[in-house]
Amino acid sequence: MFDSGLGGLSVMHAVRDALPGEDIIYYGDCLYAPYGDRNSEYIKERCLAIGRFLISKGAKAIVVSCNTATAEGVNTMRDTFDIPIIGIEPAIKPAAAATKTGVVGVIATTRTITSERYLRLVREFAGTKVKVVSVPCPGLMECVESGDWDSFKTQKLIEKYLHPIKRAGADKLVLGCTHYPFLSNVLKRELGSGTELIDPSAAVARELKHQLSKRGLLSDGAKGKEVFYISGDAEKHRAVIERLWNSEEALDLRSDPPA
Ligand code: DGN
Repeated sequence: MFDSGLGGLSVMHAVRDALPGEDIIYYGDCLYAPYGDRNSEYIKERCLAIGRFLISKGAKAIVVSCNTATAEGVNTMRDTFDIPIIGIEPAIKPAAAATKTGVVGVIATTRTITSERYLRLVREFAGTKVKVVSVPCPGLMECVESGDWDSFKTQKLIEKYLHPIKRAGADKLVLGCTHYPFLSNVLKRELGSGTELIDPSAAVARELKHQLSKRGLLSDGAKGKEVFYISGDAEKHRAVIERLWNSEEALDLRSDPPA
C-alpha cells in the first residue's frame, strides 16, 4: 500500500481488519508529499516508482491508499503492472444514494477535486438530483502529518472548510482524502450529529480481499507482519506513525533509500 504520506494508514487499518493473515508493506512517500497540489505527470511518476519498489519487495497486489494518486495514477499503474491494483475514490455513490437532504459535502485535495475522474464520479452518481459541495482543503493533510489533530489551528481550518458544506445543508460528508479519517473527532464536533462521515476504507479492503481470493492469492497465515517504508528520513516520522498505527508491537520502520 502507499500514500503520499501517512494518511494511507487509515486504509491500512481497514485492510488489517479484513485480512489478518496478510503481510503488509506500507510506503509513505513523505519526501515527495504532498501530491495534492502537484501536476499529473509528477504523480504518475511517483506511482510507477513506488509500484516498482513494492513489487521488488514481493507485493502480490497494490492498494493505492491515496485518492490523489488514484485519480491521477491508477490507470497508468494498471497499464504497467500485471498484479491487482486497487484504488480509493471519494464515496460519492453511497453518499448520494443515502442523503435525505439531497446535499452531499466532499472534502479532498485540490488535485482530486479538479481531476477528470472525480468530475465523472459526480456526474455519474449525483447527477442533477443531488447537490455536491466539493471543498479543496490545502493544509489539512499537513495537520495530520505533524500530529496536530486537534489544535486551535486545525479546528480553525476545519471550521473554514466546512462552512460552505454546513450552509448548504449536507447530511453526508465524504472524506475524499485518506488523511481525514484521523481528523474525525474535530470534523464531527464541527458538523454536529446530523451529518454522517463517509469513509470508503472498509470497501477498499473488501475489494482487495475479493481480488486476492479470485486469484487464489489469499494467505492462510494466522498473523501477518507490517513493514513501514518512508521516503527520506523515516525516524522523523516515527512518533506520528506510532500514534496513527497504534499497535502494541514495535514498528518495523525503514528509510528508502536506507539511511
Ligand atoms: N492522502 C492523500 C489523498 O487521499 O488524496 C492526499 C495527500 C496529499 O498529497 N495532499
